Amino acid sequence: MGEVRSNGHAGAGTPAAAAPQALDRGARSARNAVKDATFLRLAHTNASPTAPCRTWPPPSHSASRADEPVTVGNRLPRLVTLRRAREGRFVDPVAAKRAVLDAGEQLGFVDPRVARVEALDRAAFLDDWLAEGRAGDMRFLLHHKKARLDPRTRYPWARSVVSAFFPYAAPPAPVRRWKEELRGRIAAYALGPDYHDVMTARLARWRDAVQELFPGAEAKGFVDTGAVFEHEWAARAGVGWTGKHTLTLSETRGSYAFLGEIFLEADLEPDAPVSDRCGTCTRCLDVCPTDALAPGYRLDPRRCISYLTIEHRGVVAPDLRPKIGEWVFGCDLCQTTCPWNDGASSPATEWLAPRLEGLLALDDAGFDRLYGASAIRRAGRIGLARNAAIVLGNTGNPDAVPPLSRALRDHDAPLVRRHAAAALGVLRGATPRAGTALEAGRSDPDDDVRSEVESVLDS
Ligand code: B12
Ligand code: SF4
Ligand code: SF4
Repeated sequence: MGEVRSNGHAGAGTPAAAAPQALDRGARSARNAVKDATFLRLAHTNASPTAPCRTWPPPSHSASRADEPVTVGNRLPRLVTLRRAREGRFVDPVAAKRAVLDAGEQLGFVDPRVARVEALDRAAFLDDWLAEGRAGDMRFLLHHKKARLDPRTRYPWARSVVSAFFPYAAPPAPVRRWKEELRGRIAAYALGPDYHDVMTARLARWRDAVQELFPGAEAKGFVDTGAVFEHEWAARAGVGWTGKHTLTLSETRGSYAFLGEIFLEADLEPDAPVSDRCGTCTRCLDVCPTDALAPGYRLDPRRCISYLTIEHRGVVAPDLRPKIGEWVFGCDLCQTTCPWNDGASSPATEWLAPRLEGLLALDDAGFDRLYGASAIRRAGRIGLARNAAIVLGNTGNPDAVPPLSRALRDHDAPLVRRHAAAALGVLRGATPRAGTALEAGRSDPDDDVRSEVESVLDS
């Protein structure tokens, strides 16, 4: 996430994501549909001047009189020009908007809706949020505040934003015997190819289709990584509402969906926001194992398992390690508990319940081979191995001792050796073998690892 780096949420597991040919066909038919729907040749012989309606192109684009937007009669007050008058091509703005939304839908976006681009009134919220240090290691959130609060500071041309969901499969039921089987758990959104790649390609096609509708208009697509408050635009457009877990959800889709949006230099009729349907429910706040959620749409990422396992690069605080449970990448708990997600779950996949020993032992080549095209690469090989060490400790299973001992002895990253030592410390109650394995760590070349080993052995 962020401007420069991808945020690592990812992996659209949509069927289409796995079928590039279908995607191309979809894009082609989207373009054709746009053409069909757009260039409606509307009679304008009875047109009489009206107050200026929303027009394309805007006056600044109108170099000559022939290029000026044509206004039309009262009987068709909402007509806008999409092509220059001399080309005689006009379109109903309702049809134009429908064509924009249809183009997105044909590319796999769902419930696309429109908001007007204007300044957001979240400056105080953001200032407090950042002042409290909630950004943690996500330094990209410290930058481009102005653009986040008003995209026109960076894209002065932006008039409308089309926001949409891009669904992914609901999480499978958790592996009940994860402790016995030494398995971790990966958040559902990370199934399949990285959603940034999938959605960026589709947003580009959608943008192209939109630009066919509005020739010469600026348009820019975003997913996740821009300085854009995606929830805010989705809520304004009525794609869904912001739940108490801070995610966007809707009555029909729940929240298992990414958000993507296209900012556009043309006025589309905005849609209305939908009402907040959280009511008195507090299930997401109650279920969160780390108390990362607080009333008032406040999430403290520094306590969120998603942040700790994906974005956080250093040592995970000892009090948070047991609360991470089986999660090695991301967390779905505040979504699985949500009544609007309707208890839906998809078939179990090995991918989302990997064996911890394998994660701990990955080398660079193995990591790239397995996760190079997945959102999981965001956590990095070392981050993932650190997470696996924590979860192995959380299993309380003596079978976790051999892989942890090997990691303490052989892993190239001190961070991982340190967490392996801490996990062996947890397992000391289950088997004395854990204590024996820890002894080897006393001669570790890294000061931090040695002091972790010593403090565990002395405790
Ligand atoms: C940074 C980030 C994270 C961080 C911090 C999350 C956070 N809530 O801030 C971490 C790593 C923890 C994270 C985790 C996850 N993330 Co994330 N994340 C982002 C990212 C890149 C930026 C969010 C951000 O700006 N945070 C900063 C704070 C200040 O903003 P905010 O929480 O959105 O706050 C807004 C509201 O609270 C609102 N607000 C303030 N007062 C009020 C009052 C009212 C009445 C209302 C309604 C709102 C409101 O104001 C703020 C600005 O709009 C977005 C993509 C993007 N560019 O928006 C994805 C994004 C939010 N993440 C996403 C996903 C999928 C996840 C996870 C589900 C992944 C997982 N399974 O592990 C978890 C869910 C955790 C959770 N409960 O939020 C999706 C969410 C899709 C959806 N349906 O909502 C996004 C939109 C990416 C995408 N393009 O799809 N994420
Ligand atoms: S993703 Fe997990 S840790 Fe983060 S807020 Fe939701 S339940 Fe809590
Ligand atoms: S669990 Fe309840 S409070 Fe949380 S987002 Fe869902 S409906 Fe809203």
